[in-house]
Amino acid sequence: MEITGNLLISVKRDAVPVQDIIAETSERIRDMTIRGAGRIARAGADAIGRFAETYQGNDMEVFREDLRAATRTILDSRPTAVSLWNGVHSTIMGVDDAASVDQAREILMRNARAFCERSEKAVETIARIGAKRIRDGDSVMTHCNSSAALGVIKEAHRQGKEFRVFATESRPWRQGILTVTELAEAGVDVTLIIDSAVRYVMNDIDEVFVGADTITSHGAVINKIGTSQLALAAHEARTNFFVCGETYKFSPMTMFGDMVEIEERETSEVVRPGEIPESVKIFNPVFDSTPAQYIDAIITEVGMVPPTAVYSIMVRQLGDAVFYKE
Ligand code: RUB
Repeated sequence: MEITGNLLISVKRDAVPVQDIIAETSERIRDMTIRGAGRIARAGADAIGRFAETYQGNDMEVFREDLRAATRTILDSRPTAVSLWNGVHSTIMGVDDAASVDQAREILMRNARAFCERSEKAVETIARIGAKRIRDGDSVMTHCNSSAALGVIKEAHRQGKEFRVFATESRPWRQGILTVTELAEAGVDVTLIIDSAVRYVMNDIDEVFVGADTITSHGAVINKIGTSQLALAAHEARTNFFVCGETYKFSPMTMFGDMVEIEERETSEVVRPGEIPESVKIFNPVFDSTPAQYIDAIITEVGMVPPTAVYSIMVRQLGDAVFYKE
């Protein structure tokens, strides 16, 4: 088995459907058909589960090698969201102890299902906790398209609260279009604004709710580019700034000094061909980091916590795995 670019290619035997599952999921994450940190985590876990389910062959050594390659391909699809890493790693947990391919298959399928269920439940819990912070008459702002943040907003609406939402366009991919469509379809009073209108509108905003791709051990939040600008504007306007993030968005690697890689995407997402002189360079980072001091609380499935609590929650969740290994 070898990985060529993005595709998993079998060099040992005839093509089997497992490669299609992995290559297809990886491509759908890469081209943003599947996007949002929670969804890509579930897609990654599910792909590994389906890989195991459809795997043909009984040689444990070959299976381990194929699983390693599959895991690598999925993890390489998008670099920033640690949720993908956590989803895949909680799926492969315990598989090293399996004595046979059948046993490994069972572990992987069970873990994948458990992760997806845990993830969906976490988003629902966050919605219920966060909705308590929205009051009648409030104006709320959100950025990009976060299922955790929109869960909060839709839950508050479901509870009969009357409030309005301002959603940013979120250039260059314009995920704000997805957000306003989803909220309008749910019956929420929603207004689309361009990204540069954030500070202008902020004075009228009571709460900001955004999602997270990765949360570091010191409580910084990595989310869609522009999130830190919302946080700064909210801070200046004394507006509450809430991050909605499941605990599988916490990055264990950051406890040991690793930096979060910020994805840079194609320049063609920013301008059309021929629109600007060729000599102009384009820089297209798609996430940024919001320091803990600009975040009022992180709403997780284990409660609403200050960013400074992230480290201790990580230690509790990781248990013995917390000891540093090279
Ligand atoms: C999406 C984005 C979202 C987080 C959280 O970026 O930044 O706010 O991923 O999403 P992209 P969720 O569109 O580039 O994936 O709450 O759905 O996990």
